[in-house]
Amino acid sequence: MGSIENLIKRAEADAGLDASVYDETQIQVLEGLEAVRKRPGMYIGSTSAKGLHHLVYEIVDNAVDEALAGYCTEITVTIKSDETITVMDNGRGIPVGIHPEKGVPAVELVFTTLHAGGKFGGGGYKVSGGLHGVGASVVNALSEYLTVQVHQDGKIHEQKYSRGDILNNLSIIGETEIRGTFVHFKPDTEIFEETIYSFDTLKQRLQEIAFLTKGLKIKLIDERDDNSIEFHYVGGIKEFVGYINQNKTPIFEKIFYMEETKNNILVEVALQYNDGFIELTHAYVNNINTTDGGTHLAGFRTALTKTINDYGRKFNLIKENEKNLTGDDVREGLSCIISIKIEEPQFEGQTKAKLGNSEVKPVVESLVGEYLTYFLEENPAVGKSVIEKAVMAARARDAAKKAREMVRRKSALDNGRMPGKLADCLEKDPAKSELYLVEGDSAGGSAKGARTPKTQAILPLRGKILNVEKSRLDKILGNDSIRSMITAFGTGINEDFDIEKLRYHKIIIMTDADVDGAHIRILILTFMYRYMAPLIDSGKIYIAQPPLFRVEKNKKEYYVYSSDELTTLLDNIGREGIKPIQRYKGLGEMDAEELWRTTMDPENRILLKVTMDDAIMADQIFNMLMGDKVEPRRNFINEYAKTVENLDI
Ligand code: 1YM
Repeated sequence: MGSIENLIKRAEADAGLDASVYDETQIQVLEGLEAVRKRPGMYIGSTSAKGLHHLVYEIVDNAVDEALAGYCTEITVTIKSDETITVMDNGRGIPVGIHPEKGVPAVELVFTTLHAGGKFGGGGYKVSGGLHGVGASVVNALSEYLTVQVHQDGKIHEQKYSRGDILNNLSIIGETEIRGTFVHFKPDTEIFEETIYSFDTLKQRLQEIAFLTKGLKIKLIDERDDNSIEFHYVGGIKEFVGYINQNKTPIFEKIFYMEETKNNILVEVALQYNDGFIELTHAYVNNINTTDGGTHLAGFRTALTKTINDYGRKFNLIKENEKNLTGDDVREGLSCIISIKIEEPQFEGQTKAKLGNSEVKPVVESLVGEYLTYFLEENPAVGKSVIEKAVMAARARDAAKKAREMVRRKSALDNGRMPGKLADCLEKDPAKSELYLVEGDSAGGSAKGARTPKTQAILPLRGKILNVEKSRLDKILGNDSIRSMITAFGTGINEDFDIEKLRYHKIIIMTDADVDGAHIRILILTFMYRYMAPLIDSGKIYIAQPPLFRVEKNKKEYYVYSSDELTTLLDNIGREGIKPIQRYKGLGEMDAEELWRTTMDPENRILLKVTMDDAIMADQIFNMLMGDKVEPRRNFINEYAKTVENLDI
C-alpha cells in the first residue's frame, strides 16, 4: 500500500496520464478487481484456510504501517460470531479528501484500485509491501461485503462494498470522539473453501507482529466463545528472544539488543545464548519472516563470527595455537531475532522468502560488529561464557565429525546394507513404499505379520530412543534406534541430508495409544525435527492411529479410537447385549490380522500427517517437552495422549 503520492501516481497511470509509470510492476494497476476474483490465488496465495487468514493480515498490515509511521498505538482484531472480521486502529484514519484526478475520496481508491505489490513511497518503511502486499482492495474484492469507517475530526465517514463493487458514496453517518480506521468484512464463501477462522492462527501471527513492533498493543477478540488476548511488548524483539528462551536455560541473563539506522536501513537485533545446542535465528524484513535468510542474515553471521573471534583473541580466551571458532561453533545455543526495515525489499527464491538486496549485508555486518564488540567489552562475564561455550562446541564438533565419519565408513563397509531388524518391502520405488516405525520388538513382530510385504516395510525400534535435545551429535549417532532410522531412510542427516535419497515416501510412526507411546512419538519427531526437518516439511511423516477399544455386539465388531468415540458408539448401538469391551493397552495385544484391519490397511486406516506450520511454536513445544522443566512436559504429554486428533507441531 502506498502513500497519497503513490495513489495519485497510480491514478494517473490508470487514466493514462503518465506513460512513464507503465513499467512491469504497474501492469496489475491496469487490471480491475475482477481479475482478483478470477484468480484469487495469484493475489493471496490460496483460497484455503491460509488465504482466508491472509485477508486479515492485509488489513492489519495497513494499520501496522500507521503504527510504524508513529500515529497508531493500538490495533484490535475481532472474530465475530458469524465468522466476519473487524479490524480497528487508532491512527489518523485513511484520508477521506477528494483525489484531484480521480475525483473520488482517497479511501475509496484504497479499497477499489489494485496496487502493485512491494511499492513504497512517501518515506518511511511499510510492512504492507510484503510477500503478497496487495492491500485492502484485494480483501475488498474477495469479501461478500466490506464496510470501512474513518473516524476523523469528529466525524464518522463510511463506505460499503460488495465483492469489490461500491454500494454507496463515502458519506458522514455520525459524530465521533475517537480517531482511526475501522474495517468490517465477510470473506466470500463463493471464493474460499474454508471460512472458519482459527483463533490460534491469528493469535500466532498477531503476537509475532507485536514482538516486531515494539510498543504496539494488539488485541485479538473471539466473540464466538468470549475468548481474547492482548499483546504488548515494550521491549519488542528483546522480549521475543526472552520468549524463545523461556523454557531454556540462558547462559547469561542480559539480552543483547541493538537498534540503528544506516543508509536508510533500520537494523534491529536481539540475542541471547542458552545452554542447549540448537541455533534459533529468525530473520525478518519489514515484518516478513525470511525463512530462507538472505543478505541480512549473511551480514549478521559474518559479524557474529568475526566479533567473537576477535574478542577471544584480544582477551586471550582463545589460545594462540587454537584454531579460529567457526560460524557453527559460535551459533550453538544461540537464540536470535534479526529484524530489518527497508524501503524496497527484493525477495528471491521460489518461496520469495530470501532477501536479495546486496546493499544490506555490509550495513548489518558493520552495525552488528560495532554494537556486539561494545556489548562484550562492557560485559566481560558474558564474553567469557560465550567463548567457553563456543570452544566446547568446537571440540564436540570435532568429536562428532569423527563419529560421523565412522558411521559413513561403517555404512560404506556395510555396502548400503540395511539394519538387521528392518523387514524391508519388495517395492523399490520410494513413491510406492512406506515404512512403519514400531515401538518394541513384540509390536514389531505383529506388524511384520500384518503388513503387505510388497509395499510396507517395518522397522522395530528397540530400547531407549535418545532425547536429542539433550545430546550432541556424536552421542546421538551412537544410539542404535537412531542409526537404524538414518540407514533405513537413506537420506543422511543435517548438511548431508538429501531428500532425493529417501527410500519411502511415507514414514509412519506407530506407537501405543498411551502416554508412553506419546512420549516415544515425540522423541522420534524431535529427532526428525532437529536433524531431518525437510522430511516433516515435505509431508512425509505420518502417525498411525491404532484403536483404543474394541466392542463386540451381535457378532459385529466395532473399533473406536477415543473415549469420546466409545460413548458415541454405545449411545448409537445401545448398551444391552454388548459382549466384551476390550481396551487395548498396546499394539502387541492385537494379533496380526487385527492390526492390519484396524491400523495398517491403506483402505481403512487413519493416518495423521505431521505438519510444521510454525517453526517457533514447534520449537517451543519441543523445548518444553525435551527441556529441563518437568511440570509443563508432564501436563502436555498427558493432555496430548488424550487427544491425538490433529498433530500440528
Ligand atoms: C484497519 C485498517 O488501514 N489504517 C490506516 C491506513 C492509512 C492511513 C492511516 C494513512 C496513511 C497516510 C496518511 C499515508 C492509509 N492511507 C492510505 C492512503 N487500518 C488502516 N491508517 N494518512 C493516513 O500513507 O500518507 C493508504 S493506507 F494511500 F490513502 F494514504
